[in-house]
Amino acid sequence: MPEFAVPPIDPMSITFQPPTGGMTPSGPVLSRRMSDLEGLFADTAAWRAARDEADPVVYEVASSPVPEAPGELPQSITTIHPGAVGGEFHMTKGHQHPNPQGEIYLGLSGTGGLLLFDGTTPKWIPMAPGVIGYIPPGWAHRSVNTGDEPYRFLAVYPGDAGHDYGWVLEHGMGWRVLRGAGEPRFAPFQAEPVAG
Ligand code: S6P
Ligand code: ZN
Repeated sequence: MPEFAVPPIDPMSITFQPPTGGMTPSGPVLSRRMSDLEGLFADTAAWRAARDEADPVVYEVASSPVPEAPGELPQSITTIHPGAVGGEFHMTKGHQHPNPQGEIYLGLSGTGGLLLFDGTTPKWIPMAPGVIGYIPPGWAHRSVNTGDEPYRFLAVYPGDAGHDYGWVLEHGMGWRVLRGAGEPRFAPFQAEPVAG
């Protein structure tokens, strides 16, 4: 066994709970409500109305007990509930890994997409059960539910990647993902307000 600055955890198995998107054993679980997503949606009035009316949970993230420590590979399962704000689909906040490391997503249920942005070029990976979305180092990433059911995916990432949310608030994600006629429609990030 090599020497480690932080001793690794023991080998373990983790069971995915399909009905809830939970993990057993479980680490931290977080809920992001509409009120947590200020500044994300282009239509600020629609966002404020949704927040003030019911402040719904937009997405939940269940984590395994694997720690965010160098050398470890933590996992999380994100469930984004269906819906839109001013025509813009429900989405995660989005972040950049300040320590530029890659990440793997695996679609588990529902329909969505992975929006990637390197500061210049946006890319879109449609996600569905069984699809692996690969996030290379240096690409900010956001997930979007483009369907009528909860969209759920597994993420596996290096434990020392870190999460920078300010980068996305400052630079955007290149595109906004909007309800279209059948397929999602993409608008330049600057476009606001967005018509529903
Ligand atoms: C972590 C990974 C995911 C997201 C989760 C929520 O590196 O990319 O677990 O944290 O999908 O998204 P966000 O942008 O709110 O962290
Ligand atoms: Zn990430």
